[in-house]
Amino acid sequence: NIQGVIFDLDGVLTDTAELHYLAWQKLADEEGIPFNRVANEALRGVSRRASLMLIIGHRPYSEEQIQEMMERKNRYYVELLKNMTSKDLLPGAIALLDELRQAGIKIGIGSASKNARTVIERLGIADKVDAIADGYSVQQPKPAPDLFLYAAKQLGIEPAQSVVVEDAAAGVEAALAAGMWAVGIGPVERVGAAHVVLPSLAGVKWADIRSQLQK
Ligand code: G16
Ligand code: MG
Repeated sequence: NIQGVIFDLDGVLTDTAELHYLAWQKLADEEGIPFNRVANEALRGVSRRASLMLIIGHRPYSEEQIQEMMERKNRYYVELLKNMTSKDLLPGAIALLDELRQAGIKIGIGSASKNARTVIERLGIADKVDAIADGYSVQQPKPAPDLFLYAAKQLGIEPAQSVVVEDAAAGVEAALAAGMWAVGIGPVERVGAAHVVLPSLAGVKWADIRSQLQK
């Protein structure tokens, strides 16, 4: 029986993917590295370091330069977060969070981002979540199950009682590796490995998800 739902943040509750993209694009432009929106798709749900590695490819940067570029990108991103408000919640997100709360289902956030707490504050949903696992919580990034296992532990529930809602292939993989139920948000080509696939959270009712998972 399902006791809790763990939401990915970027791409599920809000579209920070666009802000991450703008910050990476600025950095890539400054470095003279070719980058665009299409290339950015591969960075969805991917950690900051792994994202930078995908952008720089085989270019010979030192560890010091890599650190500096990660910090620079983060400064651009944090600057963009200052304009974020509850208007940036994706359609259906608040309704589902409120419905889960009413139903007595625990709510967690499982985000790879070190800025997750800032984003949660800016979105105004801090009082709606029971636990946050973020980029500081565990060592191994998604697709390792660690982040979601950490979130479930914080919620005091077992993996088999947990549902993960994810927009990234690596996130769905992490949920399955954790032994949790997975709901994929987005195209089947990306999140088709999940138990249930939905185009977005718009109009989504908890009862629908639950019945689809139990069939
Ligand atoms: C998010 C984003 C990724 C980002 C990562 C790390 O993951 O989807 O694009 O690179 O967090 O973020 P930061 O640089 O802020 O630490 P998630 O798991 O919330 O989708
Ligand atoms: Mg995501």
